Amino acid sequence: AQILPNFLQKRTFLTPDRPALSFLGKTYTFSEVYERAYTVAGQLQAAGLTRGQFAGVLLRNHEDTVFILLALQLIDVKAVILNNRLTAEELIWQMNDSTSAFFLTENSFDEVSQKVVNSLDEISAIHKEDLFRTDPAEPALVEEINLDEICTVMYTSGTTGNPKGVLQTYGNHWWSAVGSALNLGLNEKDSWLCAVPIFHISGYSILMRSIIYGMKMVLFESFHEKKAIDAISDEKVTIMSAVSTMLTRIADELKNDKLPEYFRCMLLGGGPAAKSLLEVCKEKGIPVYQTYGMTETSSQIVTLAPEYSLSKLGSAGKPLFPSHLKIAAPNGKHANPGEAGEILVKGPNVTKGYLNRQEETAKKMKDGWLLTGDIGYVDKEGFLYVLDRRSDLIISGGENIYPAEIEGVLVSHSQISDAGVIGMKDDVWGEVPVAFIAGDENLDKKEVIKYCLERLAKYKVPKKLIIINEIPRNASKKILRRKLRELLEESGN
Ligand code: S0N
Ligand code: AMP
Ligand code: MG
Ligand code: MG
Ligand code: MG
Repeated sequence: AQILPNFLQKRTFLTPDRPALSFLGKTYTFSEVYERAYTVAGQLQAAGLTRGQFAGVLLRNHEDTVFILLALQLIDVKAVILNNRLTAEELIWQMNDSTSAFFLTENSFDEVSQKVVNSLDEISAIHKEDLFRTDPAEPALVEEINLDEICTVMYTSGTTGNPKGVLQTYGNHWWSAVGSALNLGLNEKDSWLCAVPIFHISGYSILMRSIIYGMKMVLFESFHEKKAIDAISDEKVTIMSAVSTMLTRIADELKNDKLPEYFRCMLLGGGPAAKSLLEVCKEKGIPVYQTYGMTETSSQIVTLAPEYSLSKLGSAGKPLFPSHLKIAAPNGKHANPGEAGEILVKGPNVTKGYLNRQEETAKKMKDGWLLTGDIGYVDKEGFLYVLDRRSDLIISGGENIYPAEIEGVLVSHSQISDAGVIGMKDDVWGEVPVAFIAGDENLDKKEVIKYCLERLAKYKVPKKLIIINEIPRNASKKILRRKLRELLEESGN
Protein backbone atom coordinates (compact mmCIF):
# COMPACT_ATOMS: atom_id res chain seq x y z
CA ALA A 1 0.00 0.00 0.00
CA GLN A 2 1.15 3.51 -0.73
CA ILE A 3 1.33 5.85 2.22
CA LEU A 4 1.22 9.63 1.89
CA PRO A 5 1.23 12.34 4.53
CA ASN A 6 -2.20 13.57 5.58
CA PHE A 7 -3.08 15.97 2.75
CA LEU A 8 -4.25 18.93 4.80
CA GLN A 9 -1.45 18.65 7.37
CA LYS A 10 1.18 18.48 4.66
CA ARG A 11 -0.31 21.40 2.75
CA THR A 12 -0.47 23.51 5.88
CA PHE A 13 3.16 22.69 6.65
CA LEU A 14 4.25 23.61 3.11
CA THR A 15 2.36 26.86 2.51
CA PRO A 16 0.56 27.93 5.69
CA ASP A 17 0.01 31.55 4.64
CA ARG A 18 -1.37 31.07 1.16
CA PRO A 19 -5.06 31.75 0.66
CA ALA A 20 -6.97 28.48 0.76
CA LEU A 21 -10.65 29.30 0.83
CA SER A 22 -12.78 32.29 0.06
CA PHE A 23 -16.44 32.27 1.02
CA LEU A 24 -18.85 35.25 1.01
CA GLY A 25 -15.96 37.69 0.87
CA LYS A 26 -13.99 36.15 3.74
CA THR A 27 -10.65 34.49 2.98
CA TYR A 28 -8.90 31.79 5.03
CA THR A 29 -5.26 30.75 4.71
CA PHE A 30 -4.30 27.08 4.86
CA SER A 31 -3.23 27.43 8.48
CA GLU A 32 -6.57 29.04 9.33
CA VAL A 33 -8.43 26.26 7.55
CA TYR A 34 -6.31 23.70 9.37
CA GLU A 35 -6.99 25.31 12.71
CA ARG A 36 -10.75 25.22 12.10
CA ALA A 37 -10.66 21.63 10.79
CA TYR A 38 -8.53 20.59 13.77
CA THR A 39 -11.06 22.00 16.23
CA VAL A 40 -13.95 20.37 14.40
CA ALA A 41 -12.06 17.05 14.35
CA GLY A 42 -11.82 17.29 18.13
CA GLN A 43 -15.51 18.12 18.40
CA LEU A 44 -16.43 15.17 16.17
CA GLN A 45 -14.33 12.84 18.30
CA ALA A 46 -15.88 14.20 21.46
CA ALA A 47 -19.25 13.40 19.85
CA GLY A 48 -18.14 9.80 19.45
CA LEU A 49 -16.91 9.51 15.85
CA THR A 50 -14.03 7.11 15.51
CA ARG A 51 -11.60 6.09 12.82
CA GLY A 52 -12.95 3.90 10.05
CA GLN A 53 -16.63 4.69 10.58
CA PHE A 54 -18.97 5.98 7.90
CA ALA A 55 -20.87 9.22 8.50
CA GLY A 56 -23.69 10.60 6.36
CA VAL A 57 -23.15 14.26 5.53
CA LEU A 58 -26.07 16.48 4.51
CA LEU A 59 -24.59 19.96 4.33
CA ARG A 60 -24.84 22.94 2.01
CA ASN A 61 -22.00 24.63 0.16
CA HIS A 62 -20.53 26.67 3.03
CA GLU A 63 -17.17 27.29 4.70
CA ASP A 64 -18.31 25.15 7.64
CA THR A 65 -18.87 22.24 5.28
CA VAL A 66 -15.27 22.53 4.10
CA PHE A 67 -14.05 22.46 7.70
CA ILE A 68 -16.22 19.44 8.52
CA LEU A 69 -15.22 17.47 5.42
CA LEU A 70 -11.54 18.15 6.11
CA ALA A 71 -11.99 17.29 9.79
CA LEU A 72 -13.39 13.92 8.72
CA GLN A 73 -10.23 13.37 6.66
CA LEU A 74 -8.05 14.30 9.64
CA ILE A 75 -9.61 11.51 11.73
CA ASP A 76 -10.23 9.10 8.83
CA VAL A 77 -13.99 8.93 9.06
CA LYS A 78 -15.51 8.15 5.68
CA ALA A 79 -17.94 10.80 4.47
CA VAL A 80 -21.09 9.54 2.76
CA ILE A 81 -21.91 12.79 1.02
CA LEU A 82 -25.63 13.27 0.42
CA ASN A 83 -27.26 15.24 -2.40
CA ASN A 84 -28.98 18.31 -0.92
CA ARG A 85 -31.91 18.07 -3.30
CA LEU A 86 -33.11 14.64 -2.20
CA THR A 87 -36.30 13.95 -0.29
CA ALA A 88 -36.25 12.40 3.19
CA GLU A 89 -37.23 9.03 1.71
CA GLU A 90 -34.28 9.04 -0.66
CA LEU A 91 -31.87 10.13 2.09
CA ILE A 92 -33.10 7.46 4.49
CA TRP A 93 -32.48 4.86 1.85
CA GLN A 94 -28.85 5.96 1.37
CA MET A 95 -28.24 6.28 5.11
CA ASN A 96 -29.46 2.73 5.67
CA ASP A 97 -27.58 1.34 2.71
CA SER A 98 -24.28 2.89 3.80
CA THR A 99 -24.67 1.68 7.42
CA SER A 100 -23.53 5.11 8.51
CA ALA A 101 -23.06 5.46 12.26
CA PHE A 102 -23.65 9.21 12.30
CA PHE A 103 -25.69 11.75 10.38
CA LEU A 104 -24.08 15.19 10.16
CA THR A 105 -26.44 17.93 9.11
CA GLU A 106 -27.44 21.53 9.81
CA ASN A 107 -30.52 23.41 10.96
CA SER A 108 -31.47 24.61 7.47
CA PHE A 109 -32.44 21.05 6.55
CA ASP A 110 -34.65 20.84 9.58
CA GLU A 111 -37.80 19.39 8.07
CA VAL A 112 -36.07 16.79 5.96
CA SER A 113 -33.45 15.99 8.62
CA GLN A 114 -36.11 15.44 11.22
CA LYS A 115 -37.77 12.82 9.08
CA VAL A 116 -34.44 11.11 8.49
CA VAL A 117 -33.60 11.16 12.20
CA ASN A 118 -37.02 9.81 13.19
CA SER A 119 -36.78 6.84 10.90
CA LEU A 120 -33.22 5.82 11.80
CA ASP A 121 -32.98 4.77 15.40
CA GLU A 122 -29.44 3.33 15.34
CA ILE A 123 -27.93 6.53 14.02
CA SER A 124 -26.88 9.59 16.00
CA ALA A 125 -27.73 12.87 14.35
CA ILE A 126 -25.42 15.82 14.83
CA HIS A 127 -26.35 19.34 13.79
CA LYS A 128 -23.33 21.48 13.02
CA GLU A 129 -24.78 24.34 15.08
CA ASP A 130 -24.76 22.10 18.17
CA LEU A 131 -21.45 20.49 17.32
CA PHE A 132 -19.68 23.86 17.05
CA ARG A 133 -20.79 24.74 20.59
CA THR A 134 -19.23 21.66 22.20
CA ASP A 135 -15.83 21.30 23.84
CA PRO A 136 -13.41 19.54 21.50
CA ALA A 137 -11.44 16.48 22.54
CA GLU A 138 -7.77 16.19 21.62
CA PRO A 139 -8.26 14.62 18.18
CA ALA A 140 -6.36 11.45 17.24
CA LEU A 141 -5.08 12.68 13.90
CA VAL A 142 -4.27 10.27 11.11
CA GLU A 143 -0.92 11.63 10.01
CA GLU A 144 -0.24 9.05 7.33
CA ILE A 145 -2.87 8.00 4.90
CA ASN A 146 -3.09 4.80 2.97
CA LEU A 147 -4.10 5.67 -0.57
CA ASP A 148 -6.28 2.53 -0.72
CA GLU A 149 -8.48 3.74 2.13
CA ILE A 150 -11.95 5.04 1.38
CA CYS A 151 -12.24 8.80 1.78
CA THR A 152 -15.73 9.49 0.45
CA VAL A 153 -18.84 7.72 -0.81
CA MET A 154 -21.26 9.30 -3.29
CA TYR A 155 -24.43 7.63 -4.48
CA THR A 156 -25.41 7.15 -8.09
CA SER A 157 -28.32 5.20 -9.44
CA GLY A 158 -28.33 2.61 -12.14
CA THR A 159 -30.43 1.26 -14.94
CA THR A 160 -32.08 -1.13 -12.55
CA GLY A 161 -33.24 -0.59 -9.02
CA ASN A 162 -31.60 1.33 -6.28
CA PRO A 163 -28.75 3.82 -5.94
CA LYS A 164 -25.28 2.47 -5.23
CA GLY A 165 -22.55 4.07 -3.13
CA VAL A 166 -19.47 4.79 -5.23
CA LEU A 167 -16.27 4.27 -3.21
CA GLN A 168 -13.72 7.03 -3.65
CA THR A 169 -10.32 6.38 -2.06
CA TYR A 170 -7.65 8.91 -1.10
CA GLY A 171 -5.68 7.53 -4.02
CA ASN A 172 -8.58 8.16 -6.40
CA HIS A 173 -8.72 11.80 -5.33
CA TRP A 174 -4.94 12.18 -5.38
CA TRP A 175 -4.52 10.82 -8.89
CA SER A 176 -7.51 12.75 -10.13
CA ALA A 177 -5.94 15.99 -8.91
CA VAL A 178 -2.54 15.05 -10.35
CA GLY A 179 -4.02 14.05 -13.70
CA SER A 180 -5.88 17.34 -13.92
CA ALA A 181 -2.78 19.42 -13.16
CA LEU A 182 -0.68 17.54 -15.70
CA ASN A 183 -3.20 18.53 -18.34
CA LEU A 184 -4.37 22.00 -17.35
CA GLY A 185 -1.07 23.09 -15.85
CA LEU A 186 -0.73 24.76 -12.50
CA ASN A 187 0.67 28.04 -11.30
CA GLU A 188 0.74 29.79 -7.95
CA LYS A 189 -1.75 32.41 -9.13
CA ASP A 190 -4.41 29.82 -9.81
CA SER A 191 -7.75 30.11 -8.07
CA TRP A 192 -10.69 27.77 -8.77
CA LEU A 193 -14.31 28.86 -8.52
CA CYS A 194 -16.56 26.20 -7.05
CA ALA A 195 -20.18 27.10 -7.83
CA VAL A 196 -21.11 23.44 -8.28
CA PRO A 197 -22.29 21.44 -5.27
CA ILE A 198 -19.59 20.00 -2.96
CA PHE A 199 -21.88 16.99 -2.62
CA HIS A 200 -21.02 16.11 -6.21
CA ILE A 201 -17.54 15.08 -7.24
CA SER A 202 -17.51 18.14 -9.53
CA GLY A 203 -17.31 20.23 -6.34
CA TYR A 204 -15.51 17.92 -3.93
CA SER A 205 -12.69 17.45 -6.46
CA ILE A 206 -12.07 21.22 -6.38
CA LEU A 207 -11.62 21.03 -2.62
CA MET A 208 -9.12 18.19 -3.06
CA ARG A 209 -7.21 20.07 -5.76
CA SER A 210 -7.09 23.11 -3.50
CA ILE A 211 -5.43 21.11 -0.71
CA ILE A 212 -3.12 19.12 -2.97
CA TYR A 213 -2.03 22.08 -5.12
CA GLY A 214 -2.01 24.78 -2.46
CA MET A 215 -4.57 26.74 -4.47
CA LYS A 216 -7.38 29.04 -3.42
CA MET A 217 -10.92 27.74 -3.80
CA VAL A 218 -13.61 30.38 -4.15
CA LEU A 219 -16.76 28.74 -2.83
CA PHE A 220 -20.33 29.75 -3.71
CA GLU A 221 -23.42 28.80 -1.73
CA SER A 222 -25.11 28.23 -5.07
CA PHE A 223 -24.59 29.16 -8.66
CA HIS A 224 -25.46 32.61 -9.90
CA GLU A 225 -24.25 33.77 -13.32
CA LYS A 226 -23.70 37.44 -12.51
CA LYS A 227 -22.00 36.67 -9.20
CA ALA A 228 -19.77 34.17 -10.98
CA ILE A 229 -18.68 36.76 -13.54
CA ASP A 230 -18.07 39.29 -10.76
CA ALA A 231 -16.10 36.82 -8.67
CA ILE A 232 -13.87 35.98 -11.61
CA SER A 233 -12.78 39.65 -11.54
CA ASP A 234 -12.90 40.34 -7.81
CA GLU A 235 -11.22 37.13 -6.70
CA LYS A 236 -8.91 36.76 -9.72
CA VAL A 237 -10.39 33.38 -10.54
CA THR A 238 -8.43 31.51 -13.22
CA ILE A 239 -10.45 28.26 -13.46
CA MET A 240 -14.09 27.40 -13.00
CA SER A 241 -16.07 24.15 -13.21
CA ALA A 242 -19.48 24.23 -14.86
CA VAL A 243 -22.19 22.12 -16.43
CA SER A 244 -23.88 23.22 -19.68
CA THR A 245 -26.85 24.90 -17.96
CA MET A 246 -24.48 27.10 -15.96
CA LEU A 247 -22.25 27.95 -18.91
CA THR A 248 -25.27 28.89 -21.03
CA ARG A 249 -26.37 31.32 -18.32
CA ILE A 250 -22.86 32.79 -18.04
CA ALA A 251 -22.53 33.21 -21.81
CA ASP A 252 -25.92 35.00 -21.95
CA GLU A 253 -25.08 37.21 -19.00
CA LEU A 254 -21.72 38.23 -20.49
CA LYS A 255 -23.40 39.77 -23.55
CA ASN A 256 -20.55 41.57 -25.33
CA ASP A 257 -18.20 41.66 -22.37
CA LYS A 258 -15.10 39.54 -22.12
CA LEU A 259 -13.79 37.56 -19.20
CA PRO A 260 -10.40 38.78 -17.94
CA GLU A 261 -7.23 37.55 -19.69
CA TYR A 262 -6.07 35.58 -16.67
CA PHE A 263 -9.24 33.48 -16.66
CA ARG A 264 -7.80 30.47 -18.41
CA CYS A 265 -10.17 27.53 -18.12
CA MET A 266 -13.88 26.89 -18.02
CA LEU A 267 -13.97 23.18 -17.25
CA LEU A 268 -17.21 21.93 -18.76
CA GLY A 269 -18.44 18.50 -17.69
CA GLY A 270 -21.24 16.51 -16.13
CA GLY A 271 -23.02 15.81 -19.40
CA PRO A 272 -23.06 16.49 -23.09
CA ALA A 273 -22.25 19.93 -24.44
CA ALA A 274 -24.22 21.28 -27.39
CA LYS A 275 -22.03 22.32 -30.29
CA SER A 276 -23.98 25.58 -30.46
CA LEU A 277 -22.94 26.41 -26.89
CA LEU A 278 -19.30 25.62 -27.66
CA GLU A 279 -19.43 27.91 -30.69
CA VAL A 280 -21.00 30.76 -28.75
CA CYS A 281 -18.23 30.42 -26.17
CA LYS A 282 -15.62 30.38 -28.89
CA GLU A 283 -17.04 33.64 -30.25
CA LYS A 284 -17.08 35.23 -26.81
CA GLY A 285 -13.56 34.05 -26.07
CA ILE A 286 -14.59 31.85 -23.16
CA PRO A 287 -11.83 29.24 -22.90
CA VAL A 288 -13.92 26.06 -22.62
CA TYR A 289 -12.27 22.72 -21.86
CA GLN A 290 -14.67 19.88 -22.43
CA THR A 291 -14.30 16.98 -20.09
CA TYR A 292 -15.74 13.52 -19.64
CA GLY A 293 -15.84 12.07 -16.17
CA MET A 294 -18.12 10.64 -13.55
CA THR A 295 -18.54 9.93 -9.88
CA GLU A 296 -16.83 6.56 -10.49
CA THR A 297 -13.67 8.32 -11.78
CA SER A 298 -13.54 10.97 -9.04
CA SER A 299 -14.16 13.69 -11.70
CA GLN A 300 -12.37 14.16 -15.05
CA ILE A 301 -10.84 11.15 -16.75
CA VAL A 302 -10.78 12.46 -20.31
CA THR A 303 -10.22 16.17 -20.95
CA LEU A 304 -9.39 18.16 -24.04
CA ALA A 305 -5.91 19.67 -23.77
CA PRO A 306 -5.63 23.45 -24.23
CA GLU A 307 -4.01 23.37 -27.66
CA TYR A 308 -6.88 21.33 -29.11
CA SER A 309 -9.78 23.25 -27.62
CA LEU A 310 -10.61 24.80 -30.99
CA SER A 311 -9.36 22.28 -33.56
CA LYS A 312 -11.17 19.41 -31.80
CA LEU A 313 -14.29 21.31 -30.80
CA GLY A 314 -16.89 18.81 -29.63
CA SER A 315 -14.39 16.20 -28.49
CA ALA A 316 -13.99 15.38 -24.79
CA GLY A 317 -10.26 14.93 -25.40
CA LYS A 318 -7.75 12.24 -24.53
CA PRO A 319 -7.47 10.26 -21.29
CA LEU A 320 -5.48 12.15 -18.65
CA PHE A 321 -1.86 11.10 -18.07
CA PRO A 322 -2.55 8.41 -15.41
CA SER A 323 -5.61 6.98 -17.17
CA HIS A 324 -6.56 4.68 -20.01
CA LEU A 325 -9.48 4.56 -22.39
CA LYS A 326 -10.77 2.03 -24.85
CA ILE A 327 -13.86 1.50 -26.90
CA ALA A 328 -15.40 -1.96 -26.94
CA ALA A 329 -17.08 -2.77 -30.22
CA PRO A 330 -20.42 -4.59 -30.05
CA ASN A 331 -18.61 -7.88 -30.80
CA GLY A 332 -16.49 -7.40 -27.67
CA LYS A 333 -13.33 -6.58 -29.63
CA HIS A 334 -11.41 -3.34 -29.58
CA ALA A 335 -13.24 -0.85 -31.81
CA ASN A 336 -11.43 0.74 -34.74
CA PRO A 337 -11.03 4.50 -34.92
CA GLY A 338 -14.36 6.03 -35.83
CA GLU A 339 -16.26 2.93 -34.76
CA ALA A 340 -18.73 3.44 -31.92
CA GLY A 341 -18.92 1.22 -28.86
CA GLU A 342 -19.02 1.24 -25.09
CA ILE A 343 -16.49 3.50 -23.37
CA LEU A 344 -14.21 1.62 -20.96
CA VAL A 345 -11.84 3.45 -18.61
CA LYS A 346 -9.05 2.40 -16.29
CA GLY A 347 -6.63 4.17 -13.99
CA PRO A 348 -5.74 5.05 -10.40
CA ASN A 349 -8.64 7.53 -10.21
CA VAL A 350 -11.20 4.83 -11.03
CA THR A 351 -13.31 3.49 -8.17
CA LYS A 352 -12.71 0.11 -6.55
CA GLY A 353 -16.46 -0.42 -6.79
CA TYR A 354 -19.72 0.08 -4.96
CA LEU A 355 -20.21 -0.04 -1.21
CA ASN A 356 -21.37 -3.49 -0.06
CA ARG A 357 -22.23 -4.52 -3.63
CA GLN A 358 -19.84 -7.18 -4.84
CA GLU A 359 -22.10 -8.48 -7.55
CA GLU A 360 -22.83 -5.14 -9.15
CA THR A 361 -19.18 -4.18 -8.82
CA ALA A 362 -18.17 -7.32 -10.68
CA LYS A 363 -20.64 -6.50 -13.47
CA LYS A 364 -19.19 -3.02 -13.98
CA MET A 365 -15.47 -3.79 -13.45
CA LYS A 366 -13.72 -6.25 -15.75
CA ASP A 367 -9.93 -6.75 -15.48
CA GLY A 368 -9.51 -3.33 -13.95
CA TRP A 369 -11.62 -1.65 -16.64
CA LEU A 370 -14.77 0.23 -15.69
CA LEU A 371 -17.63 -0.38 -18.13
CA THR A 372 -19.17 3.08 -18.21
CA GLY A 373 -22.26 2.17 -20.24
CA ASP A 374 -21.66 5.34 -22.25
CA ILE A 375 -21.28 5.11 -26.00
CA GLY A 376 -18.57 6.86 -27.98
CA TYR A 377 -15.74 6.56 -30.46
CA VAL A 378 -12.16 7.72 -30.71
CA ASP A 379 -10.73 9.30 -33.85
CA LYS A 380 -7.41 8.26 -35.43
CA GLU A 381 -5.47 10.50 -33.06
CA GLY A 382 -7.19 9.11 -29.97
CA PHE A 383 -9.64 11.91 -29.22
CA LEU A 384 -12.86 10.76 -27.59
CA TYR A 385 -16.28 11.73 -28.87
CA VAL A 386 -19.15 10.84 -26.53
CA LEU A 387 -22.24 9.95 -28.52
CA ASP A 388 -24.76 8.75 -26.01
CA ARG A 389 -25.36 8.33 -22.33
CA ARG A 390 -25.18 5.14 -20.33
CA SER A 391 -28.30 3.27 -21.40
CA ASP A 392 -31.33 5.36 -20.49
CA LEU A 393 -29.81 7.99 -18.19
CA ILE A 394 -31.40 11.45 -18.34
CA ILE A 395 -29.23 14.43 -17.32
CA SER A 396 -31.05 17.59 -16.20
CA GLY A 397 -28.80 20.54 -15.39
CA GLY A 398 -26.03 18.15 -14.34
CA GLU A 399 -28.28 16.03 -12.12
CA ASN A 400 -28.78 12.41 -13.11
CA ILE A 401 -32.24 10.93 -13.44
CA TYR A 402 -32.73 7.20 -13.85
CA PRO A 403 -36.04 6.23 -15.48
CA ALA A 404 -36.24 3.03 -13.41
CA GLU A 405 -36.33 5.04 -10.19
CA ILE A 406 -39.18 7.26 -11.40
CA GLU A 407 -41.05 4.31 -12.88
CA GLY A 408 -40.83 2.48 -9.55
CA VAL A 409 -42.44 5.39 -7.72
CA LEU A 410 -45.16 5.82 -10.36
CA VAL A 411 -46.11 2.16 -10.34
CA SER A 412 -46.31 2.17 -6.55
CA HIS A 413 -49.25 4.58 -6.93
CA SER A 414 -52.51 2.68 -6.43
CA GLN A 415 -54.11 3.95 -9.66
CA ILE A 416 -51.08 3.35 -11.90
CA SER A 417 -50.49 -0.10 -13.32
CA ASP A 418 -47.50 0.59 -15.55
CA ALA A 419 -45.15 3.47 -16.38
CA GLY A 420 -42.31 4.37 -18.73
CA VAL A 421 -40.05 7.40 -18.44
CA ILE A 422 -37.89 9.05 -21.11
CA GLY A 423 -35.99 12.32 -21.50
CA MET A 424 -37.33 15.28 -23.44
CA LYS A 425 -35.10 18.04 -24.83
CA ASP A 426 -35.25 21.22 -22.78
CA ASP A 427 -33.69 24.61 -23.46
CA VAL A 428 -32.84 25.31 -19.83
CA TRP A 429 -31.89 21.92 -18.38
CA GLY A 430 -30.74 20.06 -21.49
CA GLU A 431 -33.20 17.27 -20.80
CA VAL A 432 -36.16 16.76 -18.47
CA PRO A 433 -38.11 13.59 -17.62
CA VAL A 434 -41.49 12.80 -19.19
CA ALA A 435 -43.65 9.93 -17.97
CA PHE A 436 -46.05 7.71 -19.84
CA ILE A 437 -48.52 6.07 -17.50
CA ALA A 438 -51.22 3.46 -17.82
CA GLY A 439 -53.89 2.78 -15.25
CA ASP A 440 -57.17 4.00 -13.83
CA GLU A 441 -59.39 6.13 -16.08
CA ASN A 442 -59.98 8.66 -13.30
CA LEU A 443 -56.30 9.26 -12.75
CA ASP A 444 -55.70 12.79 -11.46
CA LYS A 445 -52.43 14.09 -12.92
CA LYS A 446 -52.03 16.80 -10.27
CA GLU A 447 -52.35 14.24 -7.53
CA VAL A 448 -49.78 11.99 -9.23
CA ILE A 449 -47.30 14.87 -9.35
CA LYS A 450 -47.88 15.55 -5.67
CA TYR A 451 -47.31 11.86 -4.96
CA CYS A 452 -44.00 12.04 -6.83
CA LEU A 453 -42.88 15.24 -5.08
CA GLU A 454 -43.19 13.49 -1.72
CA ARG A 455 -40.93 10.68 -2.84
CA LEU A 456 -38.53 12.09 -5.42
CA ALA A 457 -36.18 15.04 -5.58
CA LYS A 458 -37.90 17.79 -7.55
CA TYR A 459 -35.63 17.56 -10.57
CA LYS A 460 -36.69 13.91 -10.98
CA VAL A 461 -40.43 14.60 -10.95
CA PRO A 462 -41.82 14.23 -14.51
CA LYS A 463 -42.42 17.56 -16.24
CA LYS A 464 -45.20 15.97 -18.21
CA LEU A 465 -47.52 13.01 -17.70
CA ILE A 466 -48.96 11.31 -20.73
CA ILE A 467 -51.70 8.75 -20.19
CA ILE A 468 -51.74 5.81 -22.60
CA ASN A 469 -53.54 2.48 -22.65
CA GLU A 470 -50.49 0.32 -22.49
CA ILE A 471 -46.75 0.84 -22.05
CA PRO A 472 -45.03 -0.67 -25.10
CA ARG A 473 -42.83 -3.59 -24.02
CA ASN A 474 -40.95 -6.28 -25.92
CA ALA A 475 -41.34 -10.03 -25.50
CA SER A 476 -39.10 -10.06 -22.44
CA LYS A 477 -41.16 -7.23 -20.92
CA LYS A 478 -38.51 -4.56 -21.40
CA ILE A 479 -39.89 -1.08 -21.98
CA LEU A 480 -39.50 0.00 -25.61
CA ARG A 481 -38.22 3.50 -24.98
CA ARG A 482 -37.75 4.06 -28.69
CA LYS A 483 -41.52 3.62 -29.09
CA LEU A 484 -42.11 6.10 -26.28
CA ARG A 485 -39.89 8.61 -28.03
CA GLU A 486 -41.97 8.17 -31.17
CA LEU A 487 -45.17 8.72 -29.19
CA LEU A 488 -43.66 11.87 -27.67
CA GLU A 489 -42.80 13.22 -31.11
CA GLU A 490 -46.29 12.44 -32.37
CA SER A 491 -47.72 14.38 -29.43
CA GLY A 492 -45.83 17.42 -30.73
CA ASN A 493 -42.78 17.49 -28.40
C1 S0N B 1 -27.71 24.12 -12.76
C2 S0N B 1 -27.87 24.51 -11.31
C3 S0N B 1 -26.82 25.53 -10.91
C4 S0N B 1 -29.27 25.12 -11.13
O1 S0N B 1 -29.40 25.48 -9.83
P1 S0N B 1 -30.04 26.91 -9.37
O2 S0N B 1 -30.15 27.82 -10.51
O3 S0N B 1 -29.28 27.35 -8.16
O4 S0N B 1 -31.48 26.47 -8.94
P2 S0N B 1 -32.14 26.54 -7.51
O5 S0N B 1 -32.17 27.97 -7.09
O6 S0N B 1 -31.50 25.58 -6.60
O7 S0N B 1 -33.59 26.03 -7.85
C5 S0N B 1 -34.47 26.76 -8.73
C6 S0N B 1 -35.46 25.78 -9.37
O8 S0N B 1 -34.76 24.98 -10.30
C7 S0N B 1 -34.91 23.60 -9.97
N1 S0N B 1 -33.63 22.93 -10.31
C8 S0N B 1 -32.43 23.18 -9.79
N2 S0N B 1 -31.51 22.41 -10.36
C9 S0N B 1 -32.15 21.65 -11.27
C10 S0N B 1 -31.73 20.67 -12.18
N3 S0N B 1 -30.42 20.31 -12.25
N4 S0N B 1 -32.64 20.11 -12.99
C11 S0N B 1 -33.94 20.48 -12.91
N5 S0N B 1 -34.41 21.41 -12.07
C12 S0N B 1 -33.51 21.98 -11.26
C13 S0N B 1 -35.21 23.59 -8.50
O9 S0N B 1 -35.87 22.42 -8.13
C14 S0N B 1 -36.05 24.82 -8.35
O10 S0N B 1 -37.35 24.52 -8.79
P3 S0N B 1 -38.64 25.34 -8.25
O11 S0N B 1 -38.36 26.79 -8.50
O12 S0N B 1 -39.76 24.78 -9.05
O13 S0N B 1 -38.71 24.99 -6.79
C15 S0N B 1 -27.78 23.26 -10.36
O14 S0N B 1 -28.71 22.29 -10.74
C16 S0N B 1 -26.40 22.70 -10.33
O15 S0N B 1 -25.57 23.10 -9.54
N6 S0N B 1 -26.09 21.76 -11.26
C17 S0N B 1 -24.79 21.15 -11.38
C18 S0N B 1 -24.71 19.84 -10.65
C19 S0N B 1 -23.34 19.20 -10.92
O16 S0N B 1 -22.32 19.68 -10.50
N7 S0N B 1 -23.35 18.08 -11.65
C20 S0N B 1 -22.17 17.36 -12.02
C21 S0N B 1 -22.24 15.93 -11.48
N8 S0N B 1 -21.20 15.12 -12.11
C22 S0N B 1 -19.98 15.02 -11.61
O17 S0N B 1 -19.73 15.55 -10.56
C23 S0N B 1 -18.93 14.27 -12.45
C24 S0N B 1 -18.37 15.21 -13.52
C25 S0N B 1 -17.40 16.20 -12.94
O18 S0N B 1 -16.70 15.87 -12.01
C26 S0N B 1 -17.35 17.58 -13.47
C27 S0N B 1 -18.52 18.21 -13.84
C28 S0N B 1 -18.52 19.53 -14.26
C29 S0N B 1 -17.32 20.21 -14.37
C30 S0N B 1 -16.11 19.58 -14.01
C31 S0N B 1 -16.12 18.27 -13.56
C32 S0N B 1 -14.81 17.62 -13.27
O19 S0N B 1 -14.56 16.57 -13.85
O20 S0N B 1 -14.02 18.18 -12.50
P1 AMP C 1 -22.21 11.50 -12.82
O1 AMP C 1 -21.20 10.61 -12.24
O2 AMP C 1 -23.47 11.54 -12.05
O3 AMP C 1 -21.74 12.87 -13.07
O4 AMP C 1 -22.58 10.97 -14.26
C1 AMP C 1 -21.58 10.80 -15.21
C2 AMP C 1 -22.22 10.63 -16.55
O5 AMP C 1 -22.44 11.89 -17.19
C3 AMP C 1 -21.33 9.87 -17.52
O6 AMP C 1 -21.38 8.48 -17.32
C4 AMP C 1 -21.94 10.30 -18.84
O7 AMP C 1 -23.12 9.57 -19.12
C5 AMP C 1 -22.30 11.74 -18.60
N1 AMP C 1 -21.22 12.61 -19.09
C6 AMP C 1 -20.18 13.09 -18.40
N2 AMP C 1 -19.37 13.83 -19.20
C7 AMP C 1 -19.91 13.82 -20.43
C8 AMP C 1 -19.54 14.39 -21.70
N3 AMP C 1 -18.45 15.12 -21.86
N4 AMP C 1 -20.36 14.15 -22.74
C9 AMP C 1 -21.46 13.40 -22.61
N5 AMP C 1 -21.87 12.84 -21.46
C10 AMP C 1 -21.09 13.04 -20.37
MG1 MG D 1 -30.62 29.60 -7.09
MG1 MG E 1 -24.28 13.83 -13.71
MG1 MG F 1 -49.77 0.63 -8.77
